[in-house]
Amino acid sequence: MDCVKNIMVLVLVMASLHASMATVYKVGDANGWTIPVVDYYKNWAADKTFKVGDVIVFEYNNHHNVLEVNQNDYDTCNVTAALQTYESGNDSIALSRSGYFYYLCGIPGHCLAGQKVDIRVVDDSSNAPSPPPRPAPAAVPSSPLKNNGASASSKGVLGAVFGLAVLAVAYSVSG
Ligand SMILES: *[C@@H]1O[C@H](CO)[C@@H](O)[C@H](O)[C@H]1NC(C)=O
Ligand SMILES: *[C@@H]1O[C@H](CO)[C@@H](O)[C@H](O)[C@H]1NC(C)=O
Ligand SMILES: [Cu+2]
Repeated sequence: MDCVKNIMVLVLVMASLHASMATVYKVGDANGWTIPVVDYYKNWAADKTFKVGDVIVFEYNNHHNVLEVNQNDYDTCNVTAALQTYESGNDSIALSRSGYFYYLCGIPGHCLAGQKVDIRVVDDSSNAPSPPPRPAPAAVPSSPLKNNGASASSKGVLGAVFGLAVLAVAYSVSG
C-alpha cells in the first residue's frame, strides 16, 4: 500500500516537473515566419533545445503558409507532399514526439529563399540520451566565493524545489 502511494507520488512529481518545463517558442521571434536573411531560421533554432511537449508558434501574413514535410522534401524544397498544412497565420504546433520536424513555406520560391526550419526535439525523460554538446556560452567571470554550479543549473534547481513542494503537499494530504 505504501509502495503504491510512493509510486503515485513519484508519477505526480514527474508529471508536474514535465509540465513546468514546457516552453512556447515563436518561430523567428519578432520577425515571425517570413522570407528571411540567409540562415535566419537555422540560426534561430540552433541555440534552442526543443523538448517533447514544447510548442512552436508560426505567425505570418497571408502571403505565407506552413507545410510539414519529410527530410528529403525539406532539403529539396519540394512542396508537393506535405504531411501537414497550416494556413491560419497563427499556428501553434505541439511537439508531440522526439526526433525531427521539418517545416517550410509552400508559396513558390519562399523555401528556396530560406523560409524553412527544422526542429530537433529531444526526449526530456531522465533516462533519455542527453542532447549532443553545444557551444559553451560565453564564460561569465564569477567571484571565487560563489558556487559556480548554482546559476548554471538554476532551472533544474527550481524544478527540484517545485517537485519537493508537490511531494510535501501530497504526503500531508494523504498523511
Ligand atoms: C517532389 O515530391 C513528389 C512526391 O514525393 C515527387 O513525385 C516529385 O518527383 C518530387 N519532385 C522533385 C523535383 O523532386
Ligand atoms: C496568436 O495566438 C496567440 C494565442 O494562441 C495570441 O496570444 C496572439 O496574440 C496571436 N497572435 C496574433 C498575431 O494574432
Ligand atoms: Cu512564404
